Amino acid sequence: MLGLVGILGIGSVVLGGGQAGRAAESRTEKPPSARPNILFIFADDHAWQAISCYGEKRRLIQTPQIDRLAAEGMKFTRCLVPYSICGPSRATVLTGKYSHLNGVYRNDPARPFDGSQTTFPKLLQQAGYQTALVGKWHLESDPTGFDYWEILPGQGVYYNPPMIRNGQRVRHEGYVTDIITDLCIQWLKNRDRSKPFLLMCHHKAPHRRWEPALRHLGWDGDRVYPEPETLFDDYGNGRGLAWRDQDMSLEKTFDPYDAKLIPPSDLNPEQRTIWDAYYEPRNAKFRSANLQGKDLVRWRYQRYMHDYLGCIKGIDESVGRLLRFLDEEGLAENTVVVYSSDQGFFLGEHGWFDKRWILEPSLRTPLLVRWPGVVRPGSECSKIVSVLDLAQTFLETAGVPAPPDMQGRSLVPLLRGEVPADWRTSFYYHYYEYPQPHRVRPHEGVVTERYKLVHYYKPDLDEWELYDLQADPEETKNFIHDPAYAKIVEELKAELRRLQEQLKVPPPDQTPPYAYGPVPKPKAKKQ
Ligand SMILES: [Ca+2]
Repeated sequence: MLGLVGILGIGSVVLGGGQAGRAAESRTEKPPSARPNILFIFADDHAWQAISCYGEKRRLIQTPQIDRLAAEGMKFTRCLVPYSICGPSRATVLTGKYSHLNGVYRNDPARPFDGSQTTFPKLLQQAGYQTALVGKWHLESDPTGFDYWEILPGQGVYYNPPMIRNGQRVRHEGYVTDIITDLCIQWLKNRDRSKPFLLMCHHKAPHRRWEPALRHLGWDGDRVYPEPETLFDDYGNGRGLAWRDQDMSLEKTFDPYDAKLIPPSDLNPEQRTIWDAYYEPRNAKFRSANLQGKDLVRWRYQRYMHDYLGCIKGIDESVGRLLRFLDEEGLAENTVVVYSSDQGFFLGEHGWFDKRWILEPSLRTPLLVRWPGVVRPGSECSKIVSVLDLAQTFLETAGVPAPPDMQGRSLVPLLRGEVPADWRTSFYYHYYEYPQPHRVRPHEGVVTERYKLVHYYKPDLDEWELYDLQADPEETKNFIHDPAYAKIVEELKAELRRLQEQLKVPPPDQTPPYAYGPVPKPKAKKQ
């Protein structure tokens, strides 16, 4: 069935325990503090397919600690990102604004985040919260709005990472996920107990090149993972140049470092021995097999899953340690815990790793929220929400008014089990970064619960695509020229224009040129 009904769809909030009325009861039983603590755990590139409570059909991994947040809180099943790469998504989380307003169009060291902007940590700090940020930042400028910050420079490294603590370089021995967790717990122990806190525990893992803790090498007992249906996608069915010309495939892009055929340089000799003991015998077997074609892609997919999911094991343990600490300190009841990621990730779908696309594996990101006394345990929300909404959500959680120019919407009503009648039924997406590093063409689009209309507009193509999640959940068909969808396309184009206007999106010819290509390197000075 097509038509506007299909566009609007019907998302829902399902309350755990089966009785909607009990949500109100639970609120009156335990009135939450007006100023609860906030623990915001944010992973980098954590695919929702790699969290067991999201139930992806491959059943890639069990994540009991992260799942605990779903069991004790709310699971959002359709949390979308406005732009699926690291820096821009993080700038959106901080400001509650799209890239064209917060200025971060790309992961670009030459154009750091303008830290003088209004962000939710600054507003919480001004309202009397004690604020801390530990781990991945990736916005190039020094963090602002934090009483304490300790960040990885740039992308950071997995083993023995250098960090920057309130402006001073420090070095740690060990595994990055463990170190970030240790620093968070240490800060919580030493915090000013007279104030509520905002603690942002922002992990580097499981970002490329997906290097697990040494204790997790071999964690899966050499399991053979189910392959995604689209591992050998031919990019047919009316799909265009953007699909065929990308550079993010297991076949063509996955390199010897990704494959762990070359070890990372930051291991110390003792760590290197453990690394080699796991990888070397397996690599020797791989080399002697001389795999080609599909067999080589299959081998790479298996290696990728071992490593990526091994990183998730470390994250799950980190979440477990943080939740245990809250329990032991008596903080659990008065702390809102949010788990999310800056975007999703391809785990072999369409033959790919990485992110960037408006497609489900990279557009969707995990979002779990535990808020005792407010969120009904085991509840689920399928409405379209976004990391764009987090700033306003955190502010309302703390009772702090949000600036009117933020572009998301507080999730607090949904968390209370109420769906506002005018909740969004469509969402605007815009990807800029091109051509490096993965040759994904700039595109913008509108997403509803069932459809996606996508426009690839730069630099060498002007192509539209329509996906129908109901008819084609794997997103392998372009319905744009199918007459049965003509009315839908017309409605979605109108909705795209409405969103562009509402969100104040400049037309492509008024978008700054640096939004796309790499910044030219300065010419070397003559000696
Ligand atoms: Ca990321």
